Amino acid sequence: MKQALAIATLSALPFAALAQSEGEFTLPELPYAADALEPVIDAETMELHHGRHHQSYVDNLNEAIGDGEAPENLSLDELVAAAGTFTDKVRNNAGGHWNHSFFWETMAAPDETGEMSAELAEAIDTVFGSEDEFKAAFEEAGADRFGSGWVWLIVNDQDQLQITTTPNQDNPLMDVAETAGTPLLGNDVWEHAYYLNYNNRRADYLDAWWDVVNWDIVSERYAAALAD
Ligand code: MN3
Repeated sequence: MKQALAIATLSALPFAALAQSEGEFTLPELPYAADALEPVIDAETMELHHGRHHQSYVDNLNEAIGDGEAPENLSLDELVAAAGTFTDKVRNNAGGHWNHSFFWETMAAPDETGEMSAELAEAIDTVFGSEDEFKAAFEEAGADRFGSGWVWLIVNDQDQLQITTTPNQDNPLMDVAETAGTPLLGNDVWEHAYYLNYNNRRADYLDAWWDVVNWDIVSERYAAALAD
């Protein structure tokens, strides 16, 4: 039941159509030029992160499915929702493919980030006190995630906003997630996401990242999550 619910929730997301085509998952194109997020994220980091790291999740997922580690007919959403029932290779690479696809869509050039909807702004004020307090709590959670992983703003099963983190390439839609929910935004705190610009200064990266968060998309996701 929980699994079916997670699949239904995710299907509202814009890239839910990222199913296998001709039996293979493929790397989605970036929704902007590689240098569009400068100076927050430099072009070289974007090219490595998308063209090498994300590509390797796609390739390894295809390889694992080819080796019979998961059924060939499942969508990415379905693989993620049932991640705990598959091998670690499927879990990590399906998660990596889902998370990075979501991550690219979560960002926009600094002058094209739009605005938070009134509904989302009000919910953030209610839960966190203010937008600034929300951002500080999100940055703290991201800084506290030991090693590699992701920090998320989700709508939980009470329809409430909540900040959560996941290790490695897990996400809140997985059956193995400690805190389940529908992601509205997520930031990648793996060093490969920021090391060229920020070295080991993850806190500086988390602080700068707000300049490229696409609030139009995040607000659309919030409305869709509440409508489910
Ligand atoms: Mn990454």
